[in-house]
Amino acid sequence: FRRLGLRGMKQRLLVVANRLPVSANRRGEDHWSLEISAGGLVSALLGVKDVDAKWIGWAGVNVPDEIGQRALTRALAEKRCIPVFLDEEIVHQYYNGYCNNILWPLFHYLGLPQEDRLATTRNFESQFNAYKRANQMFADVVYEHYQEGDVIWCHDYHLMFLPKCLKDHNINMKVGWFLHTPFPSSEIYRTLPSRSELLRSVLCADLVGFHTYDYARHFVSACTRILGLEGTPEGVEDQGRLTRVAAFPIGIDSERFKRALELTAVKRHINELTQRFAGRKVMLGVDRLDMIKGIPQKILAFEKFLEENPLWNDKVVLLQIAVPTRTDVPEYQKLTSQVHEIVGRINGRFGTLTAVPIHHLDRSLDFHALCALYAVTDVALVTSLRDGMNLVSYEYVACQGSKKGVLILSEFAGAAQSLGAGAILVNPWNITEVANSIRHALTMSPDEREKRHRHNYAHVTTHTAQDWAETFVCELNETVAEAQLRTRQ
Ligand code: ADQ
Repeated sequence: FRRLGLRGMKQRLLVVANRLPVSANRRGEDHWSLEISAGGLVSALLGVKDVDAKWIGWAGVNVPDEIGQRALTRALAEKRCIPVFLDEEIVHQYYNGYCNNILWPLFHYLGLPQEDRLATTRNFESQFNAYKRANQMFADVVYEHYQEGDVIWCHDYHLMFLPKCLKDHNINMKVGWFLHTPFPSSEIYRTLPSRSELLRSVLCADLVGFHTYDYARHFVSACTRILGLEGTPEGVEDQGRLTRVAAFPIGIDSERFKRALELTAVKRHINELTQRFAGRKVMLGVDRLDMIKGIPQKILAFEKFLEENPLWNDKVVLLQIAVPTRTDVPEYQKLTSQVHEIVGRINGRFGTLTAVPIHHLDRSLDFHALCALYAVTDVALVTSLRDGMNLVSYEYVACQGSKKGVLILSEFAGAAQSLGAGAILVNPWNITEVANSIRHALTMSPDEREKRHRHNYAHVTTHTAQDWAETFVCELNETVAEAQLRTRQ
């Protein structure tokens, strides 16, 4: 900002994401109670220096009446949030359909839905139209609140059509787009029927960001192979206009975790857990219950470990905390039953009258309970089949200052690029390899644990969420300033 002469001024940042960082509950005709979810993204964006940030997004509830909409808008304004109202039909087609059923699996290499190809193809058209309509509704709210000089930061696969809507309205808007999931190889991406339209829309942004260099490279390849455009070291060029494409690996607010570990309540919880699992090593998995997180594969690898290392029976416990998501989708319901079935079988097989090897909880934990669990654990198992970054691995490392636990990490998580030197990297599909890594982690010498932990801790505490957001916003400002200079010359 200094270089741009913005010192002392607060630049306005409009963050546009599918969901606002709040949960909203209606308490009466014109009364709402709101709870801000204090996730990494929220603290990242609130922590950006010299920036005045506001969020635009869907509040996650259907509000058909005007009185309710006005009341919710008022309540959200106090939290610096601006709602986009989506009706049930559009949520069904755009969010459940196109976003969650088509883009999410495709971007995680699970392919397009295949059960009924014809039905999928028919739905596809109407879902894509709903996706575009929904993106236009987000754009309409941005137009209403935009002031000259604002930075608009669009987030994730839900809003790939938004950069085009914004630039069509006002070519001078500063628009950035960041993808939180992987961007798949162009060979996977090119199966998407609306592949070109989406790429062209994303290219309307001034800056396009990904978690890793590989995802950025896949995106540039998709643009060159599918659209025939030119890829340059800076990004993608189309008729003299450059869209900058780069990697901006996200981080966490590590200080928030460190502060939590100092609280009396958290320390008490750590003591209780330590006593509860005395004499046993504790391994931890924390995931949303999603097929990309590789939970069944992880549990099967743990079973293989128990099978091959009978001396460890009763001396190790796996705590798997899985928050249910998208519970109305049949595939997710199937996944839940599958996980329950495997856990039940393994506990029946290896459990004793006094202990079971796996504690599986289908729920979310509050922040303090999560920090306590991270801190008491000897080994964390992150075995995503694909994951944009994976913040759980970062959070675990941040809480391991004293214990120096071992992180077993999937090579298919973006975090493998940053925490690879300290973690034990595994191919989550190779159950034997994961089982061997569990043995390695449980028997690792204190020296090796210390060395590995030191590496990761240094990374997690220096590459924070605030740095990520600040870097992105600065680069967006610079990219636009450079482009303006080029056109003037
Ligand atoms: P997610 O797929 O949600 O995010 P992740 O990065 O691991 O994955 O973040 C999950 C968050 O939810 C973490 O902050 C974690 O603490 C919390 N969480 C998970 N299970 C929980 C539980 N049982 N109880 C309480 N909290 C729980 C998407 C992408 C990721 C990318 C992020 C950020 O899929 O790859 O890292 O966005 O860009």
